Amino acid sequence: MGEPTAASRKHGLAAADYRPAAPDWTIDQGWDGYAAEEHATWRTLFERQSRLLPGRACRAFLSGMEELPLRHDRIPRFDELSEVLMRRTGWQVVAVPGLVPDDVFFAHLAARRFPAGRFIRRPDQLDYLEEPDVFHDLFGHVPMLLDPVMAAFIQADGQGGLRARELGVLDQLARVYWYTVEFGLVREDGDLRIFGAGIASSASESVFAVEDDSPHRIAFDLDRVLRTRYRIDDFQETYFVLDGLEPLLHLAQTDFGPHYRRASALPVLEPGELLVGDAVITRGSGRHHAARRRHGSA
Ligand code: HBI
Ligand code: FE
Repeated sequence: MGEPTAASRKHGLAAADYRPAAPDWTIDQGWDGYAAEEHATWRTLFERQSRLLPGRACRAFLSGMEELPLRHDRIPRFDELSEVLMRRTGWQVVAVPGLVPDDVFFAHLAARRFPAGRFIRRPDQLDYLEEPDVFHDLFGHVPMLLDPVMAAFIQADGQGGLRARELGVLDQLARVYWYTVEFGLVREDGDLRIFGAGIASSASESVFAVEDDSPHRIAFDLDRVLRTRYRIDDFQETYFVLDGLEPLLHLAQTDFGPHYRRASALPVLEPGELLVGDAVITRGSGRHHAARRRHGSA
């Protein structure tokens, strides 16, 4: 998933060739159209993450996994997942071709509809792909939609996204989404645990985010996050840590207006910067990204 405006603009332009008929960009999942090797890709990814996440993912994620009709060897049917989600938290999963324009994306979230890419990555993209595919969306995001706090937060984020777009501060709102829904960590019984989908759906980042000494880990602070750029092409340089998931409910009820104004008056921070006022949980060595810069691939 790219910088929101760049990615959605880029995909928006490219979308011309896959813009679906529906104005909300939804398409049929067309489950019968999946080929055997696409189900096999799902199985490889599902089995790998199922081994990695116990002890690394938060309780809400693991219990969400248990409660969803997810099979290890088949791409799930969206309507089966939606049935469980609707009963529990009023959410549903809708199929889209891939990244959709920001206004479409946030309008879906605001209506408790999670837009999930219908396509699955190719076998040679197992470890990373820029665009959210069905594994990232269903395995990474959907288990957390069964948690009432997260369900409320993501809907509020959708509403906030539409407002942020009007205010011209979508880049700031996107950072909150990115550092929570996509790459958030939570402290549970004193341990660091994953709740972000971008981490939970990635084998290498599931380990890096929780165990590696390279990234900074800082206590989540809204004003700090609104100013902090994020990486779209590599592991995050900094992870923000919530003290339990409850703070997301407070965030969902917070008027971001004054925070946008404060953040707009301050310089933007690079992903790996530390501020004197940061509540640093682990100060990272930055080794991973330094090595990438040396090899010129960052
Ligand atoms: N579209 N399908 C889809 N999935 C996303 O996660 C997504 C998107 N469009 C825009 C977008 N994300 C970003 O702008 C937000 O993450 C901020
Ligand atoms: Fe995502």
